[in-house]
Amino acid sequence: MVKMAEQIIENHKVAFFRFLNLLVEHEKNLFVGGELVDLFQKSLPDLTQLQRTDIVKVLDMVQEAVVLRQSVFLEIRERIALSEHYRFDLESVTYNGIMVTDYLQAKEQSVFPGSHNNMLTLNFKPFYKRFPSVRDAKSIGSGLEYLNRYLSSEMFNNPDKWKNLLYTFARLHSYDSEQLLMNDRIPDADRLTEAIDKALSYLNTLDDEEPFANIKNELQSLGFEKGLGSNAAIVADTLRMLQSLLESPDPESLKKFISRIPMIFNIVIVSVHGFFAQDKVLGLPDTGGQVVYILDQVKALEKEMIQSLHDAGLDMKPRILILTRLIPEAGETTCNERMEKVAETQNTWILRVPFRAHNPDVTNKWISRFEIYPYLEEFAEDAYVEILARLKRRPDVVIGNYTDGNVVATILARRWGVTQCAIAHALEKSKYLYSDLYWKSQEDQYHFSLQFTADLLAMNSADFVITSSYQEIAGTSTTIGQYESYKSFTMPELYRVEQGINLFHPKFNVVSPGVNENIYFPYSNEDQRFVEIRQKMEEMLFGKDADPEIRGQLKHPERTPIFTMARLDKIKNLTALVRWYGESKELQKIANLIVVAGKIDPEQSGDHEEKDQVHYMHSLMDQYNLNDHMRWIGKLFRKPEAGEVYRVIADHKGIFVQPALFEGFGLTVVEAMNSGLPVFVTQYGGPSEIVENGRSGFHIDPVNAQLSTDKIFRFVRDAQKEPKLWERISNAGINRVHAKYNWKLYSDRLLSLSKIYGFWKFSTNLNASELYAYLDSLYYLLYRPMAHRLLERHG
Ligand code: UDP
Ligand code: LCN
Repeated sequence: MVKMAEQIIENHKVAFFRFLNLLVEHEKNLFVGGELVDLFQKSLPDLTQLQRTDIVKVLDMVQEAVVLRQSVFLEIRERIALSEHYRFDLESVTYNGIMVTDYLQAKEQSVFPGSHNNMLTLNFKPFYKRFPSVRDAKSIGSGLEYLNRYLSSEMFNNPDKWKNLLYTFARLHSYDSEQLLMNDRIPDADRLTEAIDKALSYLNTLDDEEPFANIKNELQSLGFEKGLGSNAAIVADTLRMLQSLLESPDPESLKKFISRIPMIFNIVIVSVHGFFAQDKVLGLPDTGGQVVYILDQVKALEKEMIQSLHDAGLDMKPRILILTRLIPEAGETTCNERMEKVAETQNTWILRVPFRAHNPDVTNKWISRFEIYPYLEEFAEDAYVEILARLKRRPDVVIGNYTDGNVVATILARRWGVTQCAIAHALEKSKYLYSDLYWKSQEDQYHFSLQFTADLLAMNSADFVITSSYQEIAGTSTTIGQYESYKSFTMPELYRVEQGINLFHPKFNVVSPGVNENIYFPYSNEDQRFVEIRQKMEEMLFGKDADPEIRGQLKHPERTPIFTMARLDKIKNLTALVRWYGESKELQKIANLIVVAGKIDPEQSGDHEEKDQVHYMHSLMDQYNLNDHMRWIGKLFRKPEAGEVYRVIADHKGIFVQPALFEGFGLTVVEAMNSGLPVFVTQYGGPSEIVENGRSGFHIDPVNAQLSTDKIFRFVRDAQKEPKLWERISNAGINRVHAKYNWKLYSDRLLSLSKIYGFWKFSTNLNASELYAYLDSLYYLLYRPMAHRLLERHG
């Protein structure tokens, strides 16, 4: 129940209904929250101040309003992750709470009058009932901690059941048919305690450093095997953890013990779309943060796996395969090579599997991430065979990235029966307003019918989900989360979703990525800097050389540089920044604009959206006469160059602007901050959580040109007068990244998660067949036919 809203409405019922009556007279019948507040502020001037303040409080909670005949339907989100639906009957001046389905139906009828009420309704709720649920919104995204608490209290309450489960689980582990941890000399759980006591008495007589090889025989005779530790002290420690877990289970010892078990030897990470390679790809269409994220992730993860196996006394080399697609016509990139070793790793490879050649004109080339669905199932089949051929065994965890990677991960993890982790990076649904409701009109371009179905399948199939920020799951007090947008929605004529995801599910874990400190380090670390690249970048940004990949030359290079860098996607909204800058003569007088994005020559682009943006960017530069004030660089940078670009801007006391209409997380934001640049970032999505407004940077509203330009202008002006201001924000940004965005923490946590959720999957058997049957029906009856239809279009 949304108590506070109801109370206010009760107190000001007449005034509230008067306002709702105005909505009926309006030409629109669907409103988002912010629009309602604006409308209200302009109307009913006779209301008292108290009425106004209170009603705005309610309207601030309204996510959406639907007008249908003499009724207004409201979705009221009083607190994070808590929405309720209401119907206000304007004739009887009454209101009541309604079911989400009734709300969705009203919405359909309001936007598409006469549309069919009988539509497929999807509902995952019955499957969530069987899972424990995180209790309060603050704990959303801390699934691991919750699960540990839950499991240890279950152990406490049912000691015999759990003793048996732990025993069976520990007995499961082997590698290349070599038994690990325990052998059949310990025939059941009851004997385990006894065996631990004996082993501990023996270990106490030894030197801490005694290597496992020297104690192996004695331990084996007591029932213990390799994998408990590399020396006597570590083995004893592991056994004590197990002992305390069996005697008095608590969350911490559970986490520690499970994290010690050597169970992750091979990982497959799936990232299908775009150009996945280590060089010359960033900035190409569909190729951005996800590639950076994964390449940094695998390095940290491999290190952590090696360390953890070493501590367990196993000298095996873990393996990570990044599965992506092979693109036969790969331009200057290596995306047409089957295998590519990842630099700075021991045994991590990019494995590229081609799409089957349905129409080689399509499948031999880069394919937009929105068009990729028809090829994924066959891709997964071929990858299944190739991965087995290379690993010689199944992987222990499959991690999917983005919608397409998560579809493939779902198929693979299911076939192998292994733990599945999902990482969304950026769910498309929240990027486009009403992408669900008006899906049909955008279907030709985006195929959201497939994308959202795929998202629902993968997020419900995954054993655990990693997100980069809290807001990605549950939003903020005023904005809804990216996952939250899948909770209930309707796609008229396709299906209606009553409950698509449970935000309180313990599968959700916030594990933020880090920033590669070898590349993106503070500008003031002079010793670490790359002298030649620095000079080259200085020249490229502020020099006068003619270059067909650059447009504009700065007439006053001494002015403060305002810098931005992103793929040239519409959603990144770089052209808005150019417009803001073009409109503000004031800003032009004190600052230059430097943009690194896309291509200068539209003919060089194979992507429609990018092409349009290139044309638009040129037209803006022409319209505002920006050739002397703005430099647009349409080049692909190598990694060290990209790092130096930020630092060279920082040398000039510049700033970084990320004006996206919506951003999932925003790696450029942490890169810029760690390089020492004060940042101005979109208030929609991840960046607003990375940056504490006014402390470690600033939030801007990408659709409010005036406010955003003013904020940027004032800072640049003030920082020119008062250099300490720039220094303060710059330092705060660096400190923020150090404290929160760190790959070591990330990989430690990811490994723990993989193990605990593996244990959870095994022990609870809750991921039962009913859910799989439901997912299968959706996959085969809904997703697959749609994918086939798209394939026919590709010819
Ligand atoms: N990037 C780059 N050159 C470009 C555009 C982007 O090196 O021309 C890099 C950028 O440094 C960052 C990544 O690509 O590491 C973009 O990640 P982000 O999360 O900001 O956005 P995404 O592209 O994933 O939406
Ligand atoms: C994709 C995006 O769009 C970004 O917001 C993220 O930072 C990136 O992936 C890495 O997760």
